[in-house]
Amino acid sequence: MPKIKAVDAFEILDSRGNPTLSVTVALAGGDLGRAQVPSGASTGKHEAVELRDGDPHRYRGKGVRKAVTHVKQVLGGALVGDSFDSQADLDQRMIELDGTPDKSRLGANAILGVSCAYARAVANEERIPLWASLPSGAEPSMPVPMVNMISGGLHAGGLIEVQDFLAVPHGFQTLADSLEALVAIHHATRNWLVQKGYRLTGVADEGGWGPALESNEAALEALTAAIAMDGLESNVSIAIDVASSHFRVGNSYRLTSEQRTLKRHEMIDLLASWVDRYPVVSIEDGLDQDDWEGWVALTQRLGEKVQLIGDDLFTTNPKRLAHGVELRAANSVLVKMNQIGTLTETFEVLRMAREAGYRAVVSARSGETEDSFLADLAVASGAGQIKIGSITRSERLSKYNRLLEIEGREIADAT
Ligand code: 2PG
Ligand code: MG
Repeated sequence: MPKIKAVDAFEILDSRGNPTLSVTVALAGGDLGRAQVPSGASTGKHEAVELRDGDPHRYRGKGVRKAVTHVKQVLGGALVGDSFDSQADLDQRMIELDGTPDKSRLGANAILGVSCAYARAVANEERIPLWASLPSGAEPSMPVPMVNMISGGLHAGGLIEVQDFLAVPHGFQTLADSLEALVAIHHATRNWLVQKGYRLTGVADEGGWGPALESNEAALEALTAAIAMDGLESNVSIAIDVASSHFRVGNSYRLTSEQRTLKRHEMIDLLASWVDRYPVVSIEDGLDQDDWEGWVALTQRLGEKVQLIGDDLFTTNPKRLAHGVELRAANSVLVKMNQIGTLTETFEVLRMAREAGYRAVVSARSGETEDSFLADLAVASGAGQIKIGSITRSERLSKYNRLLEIEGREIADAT
């Protein structure tokens, strides 16, 4: 039973230059684990609370000194000297210490930092890789990456509304082979855009291109063309994250870039027409986070053909996923640890998805750190899919490179 000797935290910066936490847990046996906490931009309304200081004189209110103090004093004060039977035991204790349904007292960022740092300390104590140590209750496997190529919405200045256009590889033997193809598509996408006269000045929050396209569909056209330029039509399809809650106005969806507003049924028609005309195999957050009725209709219409992922809809929350499964809303769940705030609840959502026949995509946030924990989580959980962003920017590459390390070295060693 690992015993906690010390808990520490300090403020660091994430990939957008916003403060976040780095947390260290030391075990009595001498091993340490460290974890850094990610942060979203297109956050769902039902996510656990990310505690920010709100002091306008520091980082525009985004400091996390309160959360740091909660880790050191409240969580540290209660946990140091105690031994835990399991990750679940520790996480349950923190949920009780917080005492709120949305972790708003101590902050989901504070709690998640301790949860992940502890898991890493335990893996270090066991002298096995993190993915092999995480108590996921599932068979580990290498995930297929869905990789961002073109960004819009809150990750790219809102030039178009749909947030992510991603490439999804299939039929490749290894992750290394898929990444090679995906990097080629990233370059082909730029070349196609430049040839068409779009100006590119750097990359968006998740490392993909963020051109000023004239419509959302133009991004589908660009990505379809880029895939064809590399002759990869039979090995690469398209996924989109519509993130539609972020441009919903009243009961409609406002496509400002196209100067039109769609009712729910028109939005479903638009998504269906994209599935018919482009190689789209996966749609995330096609409708608003609280439109359960719409999600049921969307799932009836497209659920047999494509993966329909609930991100803001489910917010990695077991209760919301249970409700969705009961209604048969969506057929997949996006899994982001900081939406719920502990590893144990994250595994619970993954287990529920498996049992309900829903697929799961383990996902990074748009604000990330160089921590590669997510890669080990995706392998450990056997989720099958991972979404990290694009193949540029080191906060993304730390995860891809960790997957390559696991695939190239650790899985071979373990078998
Ligand atoms: C999403 C994520 C990652 P954010 O919507 O799926 O792409 O974005 O972290 O901003 O919520
Ligand atoms: Mg999303």
